Amino acid sequence: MTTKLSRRRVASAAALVAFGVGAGAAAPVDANLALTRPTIAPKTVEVQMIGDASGYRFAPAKLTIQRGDRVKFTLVSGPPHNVVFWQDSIPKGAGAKLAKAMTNAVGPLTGPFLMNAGETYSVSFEGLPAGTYRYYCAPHLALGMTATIEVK
Ligand SMILES: [Cu+2]
Repeated sequence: MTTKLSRRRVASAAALVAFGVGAGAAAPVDANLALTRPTIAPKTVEVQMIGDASGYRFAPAKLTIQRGDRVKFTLVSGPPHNVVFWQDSIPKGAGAKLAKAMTNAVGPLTGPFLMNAGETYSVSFEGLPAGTYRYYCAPHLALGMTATIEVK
């Protein structure tokens, strides 16, 4: 009887190792994600920040992502640019989580200023509620640099 038990233990330990559990830092990230999130893996979607002869804009201005995706804002031209979410134009209950997701914030839901072409700023929507998130670039709000992220 004890033999049976310990054999079972060995088998489940082997299964865990096969899934990357207990392998420490060497555990493949994908294996861990598969254990906790059987849905589509989160992806990173790029939004460009542009200022040129055609005006100041985010491209695409209307972006749809899946819950858990990450948005990477990349400065293309016409700096400085930043990302500021309207506190009253995001889903109910999203504020505190979004504030946490915005690293290096310089104000409420206000990302840092990007100054150089190729600079990026990323916001993860992991754990954030579905809905419409409206945002703008503070230096170019008056010039219509506004955009929307729809989280499905
Ligand atoms: Cu701007």
